[in-house]
Amino acid sequence: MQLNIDQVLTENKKFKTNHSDNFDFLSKQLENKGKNVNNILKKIADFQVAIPSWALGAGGTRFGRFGFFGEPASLEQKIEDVGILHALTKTAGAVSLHIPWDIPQDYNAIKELAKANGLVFDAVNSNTFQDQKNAKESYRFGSLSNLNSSVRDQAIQHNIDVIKIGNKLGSKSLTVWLADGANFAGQRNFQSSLIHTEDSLKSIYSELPEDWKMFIEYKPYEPNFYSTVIQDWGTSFMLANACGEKAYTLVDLGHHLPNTNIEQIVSTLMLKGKLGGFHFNDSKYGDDDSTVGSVKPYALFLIFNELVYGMANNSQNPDLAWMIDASHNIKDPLEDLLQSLEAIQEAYAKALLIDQEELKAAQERNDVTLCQEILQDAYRTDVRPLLAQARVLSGGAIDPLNSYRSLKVRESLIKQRGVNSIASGL
Ligand SMILES: [Mn+2]
Repeated sequence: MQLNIDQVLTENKKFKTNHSDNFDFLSKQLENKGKNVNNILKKIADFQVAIPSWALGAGGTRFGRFGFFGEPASLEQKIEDVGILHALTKTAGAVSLHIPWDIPQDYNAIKELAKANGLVFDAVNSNTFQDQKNAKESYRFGSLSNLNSSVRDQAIQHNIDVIKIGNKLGSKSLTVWLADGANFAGQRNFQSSLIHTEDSLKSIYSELPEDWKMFIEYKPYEPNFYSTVIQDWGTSFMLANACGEKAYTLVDLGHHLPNTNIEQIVSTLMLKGKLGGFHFNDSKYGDDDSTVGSVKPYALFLIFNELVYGMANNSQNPDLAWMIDASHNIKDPLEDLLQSLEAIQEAYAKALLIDQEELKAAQERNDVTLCQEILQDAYRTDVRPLLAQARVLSGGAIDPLNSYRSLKVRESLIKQRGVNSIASGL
């Protein structure tokens, strides 16, 4: 199923008058404050977020999974789903594949399909957190950190295979999220785990094509509950430095202990030129995979303030690979992703409204009250008409979620795929 531009334009007629009024009002307000609205619109339109192939089906918990109707059962259908998101929002222009769940059968056909949907292939993701059928070795006691060299070799080779698959699709980066760790105190020696992990990552790194990057993701706990080998940004940063200049740290918002100052981590990594990728989600307690911006929207805004500052001032840091990494247990996955894309763009647009010169001057005068006021004034601005206008200019929908429902997209997918189709994965 593919949405065509005429369907979206017809939908937009319903919202046109209301949108024009809202946008005109907001742009006048912003221009009165000296903002260049066209520049902001262009930045919003250029901001593209990758959708991971595993986010198109319903996620689960360790207790079970409630499937959603009309889930994509093949890679082709997953790409079509991302195409629907992109047609509505014009901000989901990339797909991030999980290997081995989504190995293409026919590379040319998959590339053509992605192109027809306006999509490129972003980072490829390896999987050494579960055993595959017929695998010689088991990852029960770790993969890249395992004490047994045959297990490590199998995990290294898998990552190299993932690079090769990504290379055929036009991907330019590999994301390594390592589930390795220990479930019980005393189970493993921390130092040998770290030494093996560093050596394994270096072996993978040595097989990276010249124009590729490797992203090292971190997470404090889960699936192991006592310790994780790559537990925090410092460990990831250290390993990235040990590998070389094409290795970077990847920040996943849900991979922090409660109340961690993530904006400060982002700022530090960008200063050092080592922030490579970014995964969006939100959380209340742990790696909850809630919709980004639904629990702590102000924290997301503060993080975007540092990202915007870094993108403008840290030329030593590369362009970031943005991706939504959420689970949506019980919601329609496509509706959750539409809400996520809107929340990301909203936080980004608000951060773009911060007057960095004024903020710097207030900081130099130690005018603490004004510093806070500058941030909150930007945050309190309702930027949704800007997002809608950026979509309209790119041929997207004024109100993506509303149009998704009135075009009866899920109903069509169920008709096509059936009620019981299941997205591959866990
Ligand atoms: Mn992630």
